[in-house]
Amino acid sequence: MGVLNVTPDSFSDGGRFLDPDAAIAHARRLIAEGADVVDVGGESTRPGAEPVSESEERRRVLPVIEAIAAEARVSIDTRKAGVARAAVEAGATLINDVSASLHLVAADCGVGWVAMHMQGEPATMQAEPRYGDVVAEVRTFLVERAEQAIAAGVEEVWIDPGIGFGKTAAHNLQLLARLDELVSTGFPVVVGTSRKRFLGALLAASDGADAPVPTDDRLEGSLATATWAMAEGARMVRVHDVLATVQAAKVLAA
Ligand code: HH2
Repeated sequence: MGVLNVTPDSFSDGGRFLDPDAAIAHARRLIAEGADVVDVGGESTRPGAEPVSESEERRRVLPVIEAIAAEARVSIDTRKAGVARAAVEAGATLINDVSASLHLVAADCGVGWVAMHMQGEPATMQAEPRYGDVVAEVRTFLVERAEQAIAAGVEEVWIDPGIGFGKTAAHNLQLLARLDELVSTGFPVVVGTSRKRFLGALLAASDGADAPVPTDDRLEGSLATATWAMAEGARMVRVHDVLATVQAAKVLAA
């Protein structure tokens, strides 16, 4: 799954693809590089991000979805029912739902659904994330939501631990280390680690530096974690660097 953020403020590619022509060109590049799904988002959910209005979110994503839906599978990364519905009308066939609450929309529209776990809300989620056993709590939450979706008639349900969404670096690492506990639910697992802050912090620590390495310097960490996730049984990885990840996946598969 290749990431396309049509936003001014996403943590790694914010502002690069706000112009529809630039966004469409980038989507085509992701497809040419081997993305099976292009994940189009019009609202940043990075820690501390401010929400955007529904009309603005639609204005950002719909022209891009309309332009590329015939060329690749499109998922819509949104927390808003209205945006999800409009995106499906424009050609999206998967709702990537970081709020894990839009299963009835997916059922009604007859499309797939990704349920992602998040503790709290983007504005405050990194303030003080707390769990007893993070893996057990995330697993219980996701299985409950996935079963609700199946009961509501959604035929394609994915689960995603929500790396970085109300989680410390230690929580993220636990979720990756024990990914098999999510895979064993039987629901296909999606994992998104690409360029995230915990990688910047890990790489900085290994350099003996204090500040996290910048988002553009997190490729090796992104690839290591995506490859780990695939080897542990994740069926999809959500990444910015599609070409490098596809190559890693091919070697892994061989
Ligand atoms: N991560 C982000 C956004 N959407 N969706 C799923 N299913 N899993 C994830 O891990 C995930 C996601 C955050 O990354 P990004 O889109 O690059 O940044 P931003 O939220 O700032 O737009």
